[in-house]
Amino acid sequence: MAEKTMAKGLTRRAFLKSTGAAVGAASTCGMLGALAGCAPQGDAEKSGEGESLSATGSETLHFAGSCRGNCNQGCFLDLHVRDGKLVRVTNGEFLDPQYNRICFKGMSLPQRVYNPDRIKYPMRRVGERGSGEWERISWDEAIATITDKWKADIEKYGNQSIGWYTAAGNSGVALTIALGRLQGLIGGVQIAYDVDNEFNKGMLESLGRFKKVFNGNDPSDYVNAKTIIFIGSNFTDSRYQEWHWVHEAQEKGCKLIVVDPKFSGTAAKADIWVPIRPATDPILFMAMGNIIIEKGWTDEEFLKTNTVAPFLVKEEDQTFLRKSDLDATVGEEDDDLIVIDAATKEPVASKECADPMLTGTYEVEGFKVTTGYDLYVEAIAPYTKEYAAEACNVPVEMIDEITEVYCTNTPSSLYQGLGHEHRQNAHKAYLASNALAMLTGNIGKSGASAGFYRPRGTYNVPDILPVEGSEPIGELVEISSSEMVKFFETGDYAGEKIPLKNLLVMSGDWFHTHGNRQALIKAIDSLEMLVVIDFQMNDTTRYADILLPCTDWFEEMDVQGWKTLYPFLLMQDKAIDPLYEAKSDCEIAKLLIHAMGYPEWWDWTQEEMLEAAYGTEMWNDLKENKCVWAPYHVENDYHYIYGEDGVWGTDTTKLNLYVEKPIRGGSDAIPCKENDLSWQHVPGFRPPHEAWNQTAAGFEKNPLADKYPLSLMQEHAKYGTQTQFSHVPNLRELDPEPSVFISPADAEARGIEEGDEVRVFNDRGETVVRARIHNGMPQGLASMPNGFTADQYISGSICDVMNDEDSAACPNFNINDQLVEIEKH
Ligand SMILES: Nc1nc2c(c(=O)[nH]1)N[C@H]1C(S)=C(S)[C@@H](COP(=O)(O)OP(=O)(O)OC[C@H]3O[C@@H](n4cnc5c(=O)[nH]c(N)nc54)[C@H](O)[C@@H]3O)O[C@H]1N2
Ligand SMILES: Nc1nc2c(c(=O)[nH]1)N[C@H]1C(S)=C(S)[C@@H](COP(=O)(O)OP(=O)(O)OC[C@H]3O[C@@H](n4cnc5c(=O)[nH]c(N)nc54)[C@H](O)[C@@H]3O)O[C@H]1N2
Ligand SMILES: [Mo]
Repeated sequence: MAEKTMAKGLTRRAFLKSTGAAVGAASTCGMLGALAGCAPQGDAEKSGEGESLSATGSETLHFAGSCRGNCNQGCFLDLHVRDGKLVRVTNGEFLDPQYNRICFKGMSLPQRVYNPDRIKYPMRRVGERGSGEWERISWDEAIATITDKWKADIEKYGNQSIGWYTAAGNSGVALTIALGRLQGLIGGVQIAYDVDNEFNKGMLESLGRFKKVFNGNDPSDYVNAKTIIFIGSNFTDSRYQEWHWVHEAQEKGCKLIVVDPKFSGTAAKADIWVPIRPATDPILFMAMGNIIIEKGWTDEEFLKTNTVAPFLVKEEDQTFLRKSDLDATVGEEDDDLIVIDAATKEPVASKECADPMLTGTYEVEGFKVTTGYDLYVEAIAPYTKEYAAEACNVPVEMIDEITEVYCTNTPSSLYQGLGHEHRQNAHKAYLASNALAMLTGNIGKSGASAGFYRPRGTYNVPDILPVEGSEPIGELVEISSSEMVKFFETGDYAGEKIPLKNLLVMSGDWFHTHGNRQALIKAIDSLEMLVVIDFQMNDTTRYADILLPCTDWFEEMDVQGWKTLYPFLLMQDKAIDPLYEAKSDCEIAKLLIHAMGYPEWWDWTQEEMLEAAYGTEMWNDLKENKCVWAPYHVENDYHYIYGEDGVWGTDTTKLNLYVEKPIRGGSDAIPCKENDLSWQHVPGFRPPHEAWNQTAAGFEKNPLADKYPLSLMQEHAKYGTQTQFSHVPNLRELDPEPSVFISPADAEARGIEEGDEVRVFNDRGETVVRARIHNGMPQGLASMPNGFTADQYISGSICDVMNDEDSAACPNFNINDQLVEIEKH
């Protein structure tokens, strides 16, 4: 048998040699062994240290794998393959064993790979769109059908007749290369993936980041925290690979505070659960800021040296005063921020000032200026703890208590999830909470983090290599996903006519993420050809005109690129052959590119492409060792503690207590609804777009709440990652069907009992699911955990009632921002 490469970088021969003794020692008969004539198996195989023989005498081969769904964890996997079949998935061994983890989703991947419902062959729709009637076609026919139409449409309408949508189905690098090459050649229209952008906006504009690495400490640093506040995060369900560090911290006495309207799995582990009124988080954190200032818990030294607090903001345009404002001859290189020296009360360049003023309004050479600190203080002043108590429905004593614990039981960390994110205006919550870390210096130290514990973020996705001597067909433009219903009706986007006729969707369930699903289904009537590439059916594939089957993650080689929690690059071996007629995304892109008549745009194998992307040295290292320490490749990007050297990944290298240049979350190319940025420099509060069903904080409830009194959110399901594990049998045993969680009071008021079929509806549509009555749900809030596709609902889908209204400040799908009514079916 040919020598195969194993997980952990051993060749199969070396592997056998080094573990021969273990194999012998492990031949105790288990039940399976007895049936199979006592073949060696069991412990040795389980620990990954030995070989085992199947009933037929075949050996188990081990391959390196990485879990690449969008749960942001990216576990290293040990793939057990016997007779060419994936028989088992266990955790791989990281270079640093504290990161070794696997979850039930990873372990159940063989069931996903061998799911009989996989898309097996290229297929063409024969019935109505969405009717589920298909005919099998050959790859040749599929590629010719697509590219003949693309070519004709490009000829007739230009390259903007071709569009693309992709999301986060696979965080491997090959997919990025595949789509990158296609888009590099054809250009066309990119429908943006507008998800989690209120979060991105708030987090990045206040804390910044280095290159592509995010802005939290390494997750293993949780153990050093004495207090952790979880905000809008059901950590025990959405980040369970990291929970062991939190648990370890807790065993050492760390206090856990959980801010969540629902008594969640994470809240159940808390020392203090803060049952906040949904969407009012900014108010709570601004009130905490006021307490911190009043009690003198601020770390002034930290504010002066690590934040923009002492910088002077010009009244005329809300930007910082710089040397270049005062002297036009100062170039970019010599420019600096101006501060007021505390000793002389004179304006000086910040680099020349050991002790700047934190407060004050001044007149500097005709400019009226105020310190960033004062603008922050002024912004939060109205949000007293008494006001917050009423607005957030949290007792004053509790606000006092959590502020005291956060400030005095240090080092303290914030962990900020996305439960409070998915509503309009949510970026303000991140500005307000990050400010607490800046005020108290609980950031940039061991045990003190505020950013997102995804420090590896998007590093090392290779740039798309140019093609010498061949011009692309055209440019790529980006348009907002949430404008698509309107766009398909009018063909008009931001005042421009776009002749979009064709859309290719890969690695994204657009019809699931979009919201207002029935309107989208209707709107795409004007789309002439929808091509979807996936290995399984989802809400989007159902409406495809041409379906192309791609490989699941272990059927082709790849590198875990951008959604990993750990400071390593991971190799994905090709562990098994592609099933049925599946082809990898790269292979499909290559076929399309060649059929378009541009073979020079893809004359590599997938392996050559990955090697070119990473460079031969790194690629060889990856192929041999499978798990490679990232800093070796990404100089200066990796920080175990974000900002530990006092340098932060922002324009000014300081933390933004005041945001000089509010950014968009998502693509710059996409216009925001509201171009007035003046309200985005400091924390504040605006209620969400729709899900505001109580009068609070002086804001009248949304009148729509008279008709639809329940605010509906979607938690991220424990036994899934979006829809991509929706049809895995083991996981469905644990969580069989879509349901809606409601409070006992709301259930009683509607005569609903546990397990009843209920209709969840609003003006956009309706869905029928089973009711789950949950003591931990507050009155007025309902929750439908995400993770199921439409075929799994009794009828409809969450997406039929879901809001598709964009945010005001950034393009974003606000999946928790809707009102509904619920009644017995
Ligand atoms: N198992 C699993 N893990 C996942 C995913 C998955 O699908 N499944 N998806 C991944 C992705 S893409 C994401 S974005 C994350 C999301 O995961 P999380 O960041 O944990 O976010 P959610 O699950 O949406 O909601 C978390 C909590 O926020 C609470 N919440 C709702 N509204 C508010 C509010 O206004 N204020 C506060 N303070 N809390 C509120 C909810 O009650 C819920 O308990 O998980 C990632 N990890
Ligand atoms: N209704 C609703 N919608 C939501 C959310 C919600 O809670 N509710 N959550 C939102 C959030 S926070 C996020 S981050 C997004 C994520 O949105 P998506 O990225 O769209 O979600 P997934 O279901 O993870 O992946 C989409 C598809 O990618 C496919 N896929 C996986 N690997 C590959 C591959 O190698 N090649 C190809 N071609 N396809 C592959 C999967 O089979 C799956 O069908 O969802 C958003 N949408
Ligand atoms: Mo997400």
